Amino acid sequence: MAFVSFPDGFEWGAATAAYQIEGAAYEDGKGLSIWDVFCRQPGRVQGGDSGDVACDHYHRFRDDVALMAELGLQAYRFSISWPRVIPFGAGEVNESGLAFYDRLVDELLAAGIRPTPTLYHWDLPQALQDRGGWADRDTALRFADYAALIFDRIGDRVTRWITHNEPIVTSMAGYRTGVLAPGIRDLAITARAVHHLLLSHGLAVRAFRAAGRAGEIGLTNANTSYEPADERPETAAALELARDFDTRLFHDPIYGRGYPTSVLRYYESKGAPFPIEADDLDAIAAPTDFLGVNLYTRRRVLPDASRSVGFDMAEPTLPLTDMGYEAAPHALGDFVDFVSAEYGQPTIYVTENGVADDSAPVAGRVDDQPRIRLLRGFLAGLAGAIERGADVRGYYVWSLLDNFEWAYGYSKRFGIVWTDYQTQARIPKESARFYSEVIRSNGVVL
Ligand code: GCO
Repeated sequence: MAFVSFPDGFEWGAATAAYQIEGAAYEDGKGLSIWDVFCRQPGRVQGGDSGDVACDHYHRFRDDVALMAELGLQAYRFSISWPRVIPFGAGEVNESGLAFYDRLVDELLAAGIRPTPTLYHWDLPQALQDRGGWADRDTALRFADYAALIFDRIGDRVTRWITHNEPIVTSMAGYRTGVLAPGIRDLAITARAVHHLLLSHGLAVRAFRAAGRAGEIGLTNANTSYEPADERPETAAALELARDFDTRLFHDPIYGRGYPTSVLRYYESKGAPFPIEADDLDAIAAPTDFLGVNLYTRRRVLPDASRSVGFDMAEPTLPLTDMGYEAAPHALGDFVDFVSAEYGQPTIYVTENGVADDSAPVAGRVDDQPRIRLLRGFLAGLAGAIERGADVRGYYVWSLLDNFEWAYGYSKRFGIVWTDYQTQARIPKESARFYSEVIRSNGVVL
């Protein structure tokens, strides 16, 4: 067996998100989020599930931090619920909400775990959605105000910040396909949401610099490692288009390149222009300290002249995980290679990577070997990318706990710890033991 080691000081963590684990959706002054409303719309979420209770982390966070410490986590990525701290998105502040994150940060620091808050992980205050949500430019400005409030409250102790989690999902799933909250299907609104999300990221970075806080800040994008489905030149062209509409659309602007022409042209041709105003692109390109990379799989790309975007995804050829994603261990290393070369070797944290696997407890033990096998492969690939020069400083496994998987409800399990939603018991899975050993040895056995 080979042992693959990671650089000294490489940081190992786990990730979650507020709406997926906190529960207490209607407690202690929290305002409505678009997910509270979406879950109540019939047919939106599998099984009619909601984040009303989720993993009850709001009440159980001390035990969960103790569990993180037992596992040996060095960092913990969580998200802050905007409507929990500013119930209507702007104006009145909910002190109980701020106090929760204050306590969580202190609990993590006392356990020697680096708090890594994400300011936005999809749970927009409904009051802002009522005024247009991310289609409304004002939401970007309100986001910067919310960010400044959080920097002021916990910025003395937090040293790593993520502005947004996956603006591509917030915009495309929320406003184009409508499969996630707020469930809108409108291309013109989507273009506005893309731009205002990225603008809000840049304004929040400017607010962070203005606050004069120590620490680092970056954006986390959702990513797919795209591969050509065959050797034809038109397939190579289709691959670049797929990258334009995904990776480049959400990375080029933050690295000062503006939007890909192919994408701007497509949206303009559909009467859905990006509402770019003077200074916006400069704001979006506010220098960041790292790039957050989320990745779960690869997709193979084919040219498709019948589609106005000119490409489509080929059928899977690899075994599938419980999410229907191709189990492609090489995808993480391949994508890190690509994004490192594309954007001049940025500092990277893998802010999400994991596996949906529904291995269940048998006599109190969860033997989730499929998850361990794929994680081992992902980590081997990541080590290879680092070997080839990628500046990757840390990795957060998705997720600490089985939790609310958005439109799939509780039917999908990504945790390295099993959540029993009836009793709220936590059972570390075999993958938790695997991950603790990875952290202890700072490497992975192949
Ligand atoms: C995402 C979100 C997470 C998901 C996870 C599994 O990347 O979609 O950040 O909230 O739960 O990725 O799908």
